[in-house]
Amino acid sequence: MGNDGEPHKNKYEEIINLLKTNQLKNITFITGAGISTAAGIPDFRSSNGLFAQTQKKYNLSNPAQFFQIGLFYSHPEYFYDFCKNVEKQINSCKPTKAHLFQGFLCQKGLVRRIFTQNVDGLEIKAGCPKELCTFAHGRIDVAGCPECLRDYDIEELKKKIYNDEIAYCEKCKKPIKPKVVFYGEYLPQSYFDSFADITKTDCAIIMGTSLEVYPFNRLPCNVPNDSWRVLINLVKVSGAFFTTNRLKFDNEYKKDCFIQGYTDDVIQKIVDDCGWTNEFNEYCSKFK
Ligand code: CNA
Repeated sequence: MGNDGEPHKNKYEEIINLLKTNQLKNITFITGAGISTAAGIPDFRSSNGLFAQTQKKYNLSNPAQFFQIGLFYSHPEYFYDFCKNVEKQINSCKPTKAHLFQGFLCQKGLVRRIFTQNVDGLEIKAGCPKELCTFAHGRIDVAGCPECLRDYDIEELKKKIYNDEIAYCEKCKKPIKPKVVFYGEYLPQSYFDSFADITKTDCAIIMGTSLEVYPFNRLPCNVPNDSWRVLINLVKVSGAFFTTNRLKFDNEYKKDCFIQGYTDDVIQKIVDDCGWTNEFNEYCSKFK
């Protein structure tokens, strides 16, 4: 793990001290695909990520095109084919330390909310209570119509997918799909219903995300000015453009801290530095 110079080292120590003395009681997690790569699920934008894989396989003109709702309506068979490959893989995945740490802090009663862009549901497999999780981009294990939002049985949809048939909405006749939010679709109401929690957090831990996707990438901007924003990522990111209060790691922003590295390595270090190693191992052993 590389800290970004002396000021960050001091900030890191301050955060550890606040964590281990339970002084942070309204922690919010803001997460993305990078926390699940260690579980074997590729992210979007890394060089071998899903953007590159789908662009090549379906011969698309831009990297994000596969996940645009217009392409799904004209070629639902592409996403159905994709689902066949990823559904079993995601079902067999185990939560990473980054997921388990969230469950661990939930158990300690220190978590206000988990905002995730991920659709794999590994937070639930890591013991995070459902009512604390906001799946801002939906879930792969729930089915619905992207047009009229009617819910459908995921098991029935899977049967169609594995039979190479397209399932259509009874009401609006559009193809239905797992309820993962594509570009051009609205975010679920649950995102807006829980948004206010970000304004009440004392520490936002942002992990494994490029913060490229709007409006989710505005969440860090709404963290109160006197609260911490800790970024754990392979690379430094700043969040939404055209907003004040982007993530900045210079001395002006005294409560922004960047910890560079793989999320699982950084989490293990945080756990060790807090003196929680045995307690965390015991927690994790329940989810093996
Ligand atoms: P992204 O744009 O692919 O960014 C991932 C970020 O994580 C990048 O900055 C990487 O450098 C970083 N990263 C990758 N691996 C690690 C690691 N082990 N440790 C630390 N950092 C790492 O993905 P975002 O989540 O920001 O983009 C939002 C999309 C991705 C959402 O709509 C998701 O639905 C979608 N997505 C979700 C999954 C999933 O559910 N697991 C998988 C792939 C894509």
